[in-house]
Amino acid sequence: MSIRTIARLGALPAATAAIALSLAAPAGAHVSATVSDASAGAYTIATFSVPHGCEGSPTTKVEIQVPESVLSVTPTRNPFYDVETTTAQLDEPVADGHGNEVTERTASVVYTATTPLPDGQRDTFELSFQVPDAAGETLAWPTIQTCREGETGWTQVPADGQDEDELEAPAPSFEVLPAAEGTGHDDATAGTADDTTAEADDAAEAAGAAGSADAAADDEDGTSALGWAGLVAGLAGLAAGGLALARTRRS
Ligand SMILES: [Cu+2]
Repeated sequence: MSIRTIARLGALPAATAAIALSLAAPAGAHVSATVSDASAGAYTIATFSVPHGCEGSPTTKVEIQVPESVLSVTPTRNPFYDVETTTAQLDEPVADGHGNEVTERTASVVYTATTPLPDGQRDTFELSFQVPDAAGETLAWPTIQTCREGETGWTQVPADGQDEDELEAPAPSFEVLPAAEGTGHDDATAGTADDTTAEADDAAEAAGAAGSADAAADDEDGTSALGWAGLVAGLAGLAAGGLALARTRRS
């Protein structure tokens, strides 16, 4: 049997595997959520993406239900939608991380399209909040996608040991990671919506300012070192020039 036949035979399983994988890809293209930071106590931004309509029909509304352990959420506006949040009363008032008593929580965020999202195009919705102190827990965000025709409830949560990919309409979710050093972990409770965004923005700003201060310092060091080098080079050049001049004069 020639090498070429063996190679050709070898390629077959690989080809079928590739086809199988590509067939499986649509599962990943469901309504899903990714977070900028999943660690307990962190101020984070979750991005919900809607990659297709309801069996071809354009999306007219997206309602994202907030898990009970997340107290307040700030939605990012989207020019193609009107956005509103609904709230629910808490059984017991809780203290937020800033000494305030909180008696209600954000229950859902509703994006109603002013221009329906055509099937075949995707859109994203960003929510800002503090990750609850629940390392190891999976936070599910049941999401109702309403379309011109029909509706899809992305609300299924896998049973213990079940793979999410087996579900037809899994709820967007992410697992809370252990608290990172220095996050608002010890606050244990989510800050108020405004605080949350302010904190998230502060964190981003602080990172930016630190960067520019360092850059300036580098710059300064860099320029002075450069300046010195230039000066020395200049002086050396001067000396060399002087020497050459003296030599020509003598001869
Ligand atoms: Cu899908």
